[in-house]
Amino acid sequence: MASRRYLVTAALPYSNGRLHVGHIAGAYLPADTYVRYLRATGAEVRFICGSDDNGVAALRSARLEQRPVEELTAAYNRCQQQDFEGLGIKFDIYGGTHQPRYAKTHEKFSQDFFLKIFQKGLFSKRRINQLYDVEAAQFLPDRFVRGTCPFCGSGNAYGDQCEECGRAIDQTTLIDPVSILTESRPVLRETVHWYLRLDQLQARLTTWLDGKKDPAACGAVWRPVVLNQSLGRIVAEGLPERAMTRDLTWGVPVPLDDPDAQGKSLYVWFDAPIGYVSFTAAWCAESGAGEEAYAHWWKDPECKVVHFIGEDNIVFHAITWPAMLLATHDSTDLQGQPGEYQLPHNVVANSFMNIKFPGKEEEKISKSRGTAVWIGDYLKSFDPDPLRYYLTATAPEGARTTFDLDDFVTRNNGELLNALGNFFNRTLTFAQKYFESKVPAAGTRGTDDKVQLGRCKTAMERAGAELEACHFKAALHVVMSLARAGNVYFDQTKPFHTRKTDLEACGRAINVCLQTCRTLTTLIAPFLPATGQRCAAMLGLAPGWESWPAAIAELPAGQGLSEPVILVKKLDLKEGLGA
Ligand code: B3M
Ligand code: ZN
Repeated sequence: MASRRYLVTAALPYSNGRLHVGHIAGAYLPADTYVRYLRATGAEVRFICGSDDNGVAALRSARLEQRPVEELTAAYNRCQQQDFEGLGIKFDIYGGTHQPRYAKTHEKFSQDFFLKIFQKGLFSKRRINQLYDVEAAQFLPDRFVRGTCPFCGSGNAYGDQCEECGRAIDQTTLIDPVSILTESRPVLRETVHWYLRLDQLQARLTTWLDGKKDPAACGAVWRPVVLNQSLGRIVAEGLPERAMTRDLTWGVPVPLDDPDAQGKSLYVWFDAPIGYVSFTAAWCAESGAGEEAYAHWWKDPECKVVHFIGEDNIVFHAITWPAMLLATHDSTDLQGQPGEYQLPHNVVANSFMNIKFPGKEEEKISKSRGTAVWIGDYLKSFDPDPLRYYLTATAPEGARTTFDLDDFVTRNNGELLNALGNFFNRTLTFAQKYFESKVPAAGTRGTDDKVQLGRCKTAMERAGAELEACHFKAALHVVMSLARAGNVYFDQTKPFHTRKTDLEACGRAINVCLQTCRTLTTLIAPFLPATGQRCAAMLGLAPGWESWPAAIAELPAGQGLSEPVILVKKLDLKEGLGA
């Protein structure tokens, strides 16, 4: 495979709360799996994430928790890092848009971005009316105000977006707005903001998105939901200008020498995606390459930028962010010249998960109602891999799915343990008992043996193709099917019987089972890294075993095997996760 380069990002979590299974299933686990797979194919990859500290989300929580916003965001940034680490989700850098270590670089990148677009004449300065809370004496940007959605009528709408239909909202169109600060009804008051001329970028954006409909032409498989919510919406409704500044002081100051810019910050959705860039630059600086090396990842057509996000972030990643990137270009060439920001190669979005506790009705995950499985709680009682398995096997790739705690246990014990765990266990125990913990000779292989080895090769190719296309659920299914086929092969060749009647045939079968284990080890590792490690140790594999093509490199006869360990534990919900 020719050398490939990828910059993979996962949505920056707001640093105002703990992470739950829905977050992980939405963006972080698929991104981590993808990165691990890409690395196994020899690709050069950087995996970027960090907290989204600015804007109203953190201010609101700081208010509720009655602590300084700096302290709150620092605490949740740490807590989120621990959760990710506990789940084996391994970023190259976990920054934070307002964390002391990254804030300066982030501010510089964000302001440069703003100024570049400003110089291109793609902002318009507008004097407009905004909702103002008289009692609190402040404007009410974004989530400081809630009301009824003008599009779908849901009561679950905020000043920036409707929770129900996902549409971006102009706060002055909210029906029956209420200030979340004082519960009072806000009034309209005049202020000044800078609007991104999305209308001017619409034609180029549309052409670009249109090109993503054909995977063969663009080299990436874009999900229908992403195209519908971006291209579909632009075609149906056009692109109005959007305000990219706010009346807030918590954020990146608007870098204009203009009295009207005083006391204003960049909109959090303007600076947050720039976090992907500024954290890349911070990583480059920390690793000794110098901050400017970020261009190697962001401004070189050879590098592919892939964003993993939850469905509610589609508009921002498939419309606003590409528009911002395009707005910095001098050329009108869509992909940009070398030296200009590249548009995303793919934007991979998952839907959300509902939750179902034993004996209760299925419901939406809700922070306020406490209906969630929190990662911190989960990790107190369980290993990461059962959760990684379940969240991929039931991934909300096309539509909402449910995290059902009973099903979580059933699938762990019935699928992961029965198929994968047992196959390794019976194969390795057999080799230990009857072949002195060594790989027996391959002997003269018959048709069944060759068919089984053929399955290994096919599984490697198919799982690889599914992973390239970001079909994680399908890819995991391929891997688990190989484990099940291994069990069937074991049963059919009956080594427990031939051991007494035909030792050569017995060795031949165990050899093929061990080769299958070898393949499974590499194939399962991007999904379940800790399990992959344990498999590799049992088979005595040398470093480099993660390499995708090496999945079908045969174990030589005589290779020593280690003591079999329990690969998958039987789970019991008794304590830990019940609601
Ligand atoms: N903080 C939104 C969210 O968590 C957000 C993502 C930003 S990615 C640049 O829903
Ligand atoms: Zn709505």
